[in-house]
Amino acid sequence: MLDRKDRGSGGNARIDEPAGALDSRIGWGSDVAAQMLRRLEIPYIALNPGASYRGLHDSLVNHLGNRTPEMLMCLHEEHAVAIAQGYAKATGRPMAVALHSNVGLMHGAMAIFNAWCDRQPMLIIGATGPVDAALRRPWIDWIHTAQDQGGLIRNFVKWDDQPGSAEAIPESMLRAWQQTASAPHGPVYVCLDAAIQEKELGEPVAFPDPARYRPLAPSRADAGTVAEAARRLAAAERPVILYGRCRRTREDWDRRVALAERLGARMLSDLKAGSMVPTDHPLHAANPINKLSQPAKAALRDADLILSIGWIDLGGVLHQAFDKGEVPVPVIHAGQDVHLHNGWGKEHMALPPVDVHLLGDPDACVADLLAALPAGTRQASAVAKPAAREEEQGSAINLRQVARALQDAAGDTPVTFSALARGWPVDIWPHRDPLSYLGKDGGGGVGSGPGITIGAALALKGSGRLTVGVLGDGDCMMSINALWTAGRYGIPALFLVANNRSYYNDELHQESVARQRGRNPANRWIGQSIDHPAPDIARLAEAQGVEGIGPITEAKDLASAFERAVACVKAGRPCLIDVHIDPGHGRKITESMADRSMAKG
Ligand SMILES: Cc1ncc(C[n+]2csc(CCOP(=O)(O)OP(=O)(O)O)c2C)c(N)n1
Ligand SMILES: [Mg+2]
Repeated sequence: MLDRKDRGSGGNARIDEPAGALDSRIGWGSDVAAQMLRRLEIPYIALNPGASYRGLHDSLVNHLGNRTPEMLMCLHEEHAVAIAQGYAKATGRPMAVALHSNVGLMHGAMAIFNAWCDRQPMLIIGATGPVDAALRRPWIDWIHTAQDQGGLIRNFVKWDDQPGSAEAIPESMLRAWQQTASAPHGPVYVCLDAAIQEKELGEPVAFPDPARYRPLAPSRADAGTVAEAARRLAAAERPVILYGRCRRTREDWDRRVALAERLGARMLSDLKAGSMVPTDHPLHAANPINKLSQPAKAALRDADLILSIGWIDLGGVLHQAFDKGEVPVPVIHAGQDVHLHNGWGKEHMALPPVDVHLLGDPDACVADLLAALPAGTRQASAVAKPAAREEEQGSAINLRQVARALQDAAGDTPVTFSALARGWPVDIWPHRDPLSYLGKDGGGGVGSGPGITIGAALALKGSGRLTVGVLGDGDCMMSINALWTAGRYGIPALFLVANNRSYYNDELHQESVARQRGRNPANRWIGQSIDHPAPDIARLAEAQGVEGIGPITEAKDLASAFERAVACVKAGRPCLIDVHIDPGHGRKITESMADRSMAKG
């Protein structure tokens, strides 16, 4: 019987402590895997249980005492992986995930794809029924054994393995660790045969010293190419820097800003990557983008040189900026993502024209360019920024009002956005430090927002920051039971649901298809609206031990609701606030346009 104790560990987080003395003897195959997790100092392992790794589960509890790593139980494998993704986004470090044989892996697959596209590290421990058929239990072990389980996800992990003995586990896990923790990052998968886990060890197993198998240092572009890039940059009069996926440390942040200032270069940021430079810096040319905006396009078309520092879709942004025509200026690209391109998926994006390729870690390239460029700061005029739009008044709620209410309630407390739903007003909430915003989910897999938010809040627990995930209602509802993990372990996250009662993104797609075909765009909501009933998301949160506020339907109620929400999270408890935002603004315009277009047709 487990004796549960609540212990404070940075806030109100709880860990489940096993009763009785631990068996510290390394006696079973799975103890070897558990030891490796400990020796690699992995703090957490998110999981949903399964008999294929009951051996490991026992080792984590009765051998290691549920410490380093500590279990975070999840109600769905997709959440376990998303939590690891959020943790990695916030810390740059991998945590572990355990997934039951094939079915658990299948459940986790979409989230692994997200983490892969987001280039985030994590060590996924999987399991299979006994590879040796003679050891399989009837039926269940047969349906839960696959010949090549790693094959399910091999196209979107960096490396995978299935060690064939307990003795082979340390090397397999060391290599997995080295692979995932070295840039360019990606998830790795080590599948443990149930029979090997459950076999009693004969001889003691040797454990190499992890210090001799450390992650690799960031790779650097060759000096000649750096010199060539620096020469071209120094000669450019109107360079623009596209800051994409980079490291989330203060030193790297400062160097990125210093590079732009040294060159007098305009900067652009990508919502997919999150906060990489201050978006209210005088040289920041436009609000962060997902698709190219007009101001960002104008900045690129005005440039006499374009420098990409790890931009995620360089080919795509250049296509948009130059209307698919030839790019008329030199392009320098710093990055090493090319090492992960495998052809199965197309997340390498369009092939960009690149005149100088700095093949190395983007931030290392920034440091090397700074060292190679002449000293002194080039003068450049500040970018003229349009005045922030006034909030629209009225009783129906829009996201600008929501952002203002959150700003008022948060006061001086720094906020980390783990997710930003469509339409969030970044102009009134600039990104000012590397943890301001952690970027998008990577693979566009809806349902990831709650788990990513929990992982980020877990990482930032006790840091004094407020972790806020601004989630679409569709995204939130798809993984609403991820919240249980936040409630269960006291992970202080604020889930802010921008609830438009719709898969609104796809409503817009239906509208555009209907328009293209001369059909009625006003029908776009059919098969898309999440209304009548609108799920009562705050009650769903409450049912899982998370404070639920809302639905908030009137602007006048925002201030008090956010005060309560922020106080709750500051006290170390998770909270969800469900705000019904106005989908009608777009709808009304569309309906009148629809009338016109139908009248025409
Ligand atoms: C797993 C998955 N299913 C479906 C989609 C297609 N899809 C993309 S955006 C979207 C709508 C998401 O709705 P919501 O989170 O409420 O955001 P909104 O568009 O309303 O702002 C859907 C269904 C997807 N990307 N991923
Ligand atoms: Mg929605």
